[in-house]
Amino acid sequence: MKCLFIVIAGVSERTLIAVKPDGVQRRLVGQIVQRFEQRGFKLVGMKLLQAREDILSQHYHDLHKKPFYPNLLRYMSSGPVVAMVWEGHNVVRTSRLMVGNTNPAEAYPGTIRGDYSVHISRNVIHASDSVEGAQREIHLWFDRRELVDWDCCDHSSSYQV
Ligand code: IDP
Ligand code: MG
Repeated sequence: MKCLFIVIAGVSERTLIAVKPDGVQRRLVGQIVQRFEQRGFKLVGMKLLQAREDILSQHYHDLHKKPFYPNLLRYMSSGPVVAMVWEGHNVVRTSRLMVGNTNPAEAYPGTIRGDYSVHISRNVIHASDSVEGAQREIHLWFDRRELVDWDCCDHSSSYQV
């Protein structure tokens, strides 16, 4: 039964979601988790941590020449983050849509950034932007043993098996 679930194309796709320090300070973790649960995704990893600078610099290595990079690292290390791995069909693309535009001023209402933030410097949440990026980021933030393979009992309500 367990293997049957895995053969459905794309169902085991995973992404890294992180509630940033402003989201944790503002007690938004529960609401954000609820959105992913209610959408039908499966939580396979979750931890609260103070992000180390080496992780943040690898995570944001593409942006290291941007003028806002020093402030970005200060922001991301200003308090704890909640890092999560979510799994499900098309989860990378769908979670980017749920999160909304990088700049909250451009993010649609109904998206997480569009509902909970007003400025690009404090945009509440991170979501991986590609399947390859997600794999790299999950590997960066999580040890393999911290991820749990489990069967969701309502799986057949979300997917035709
Ligand atoms: P994303 O988080 O939507 O993928 P990226 O372009 O990858 O957006 O940027 C990573 C993060 O860097 C953003 O989420 C935001 O926290 C920060 N950032 C991006 N552009 C700016 C900017 O112009 N000013 C300040 N911070 C920025
Ligand atoms: Mg990005």
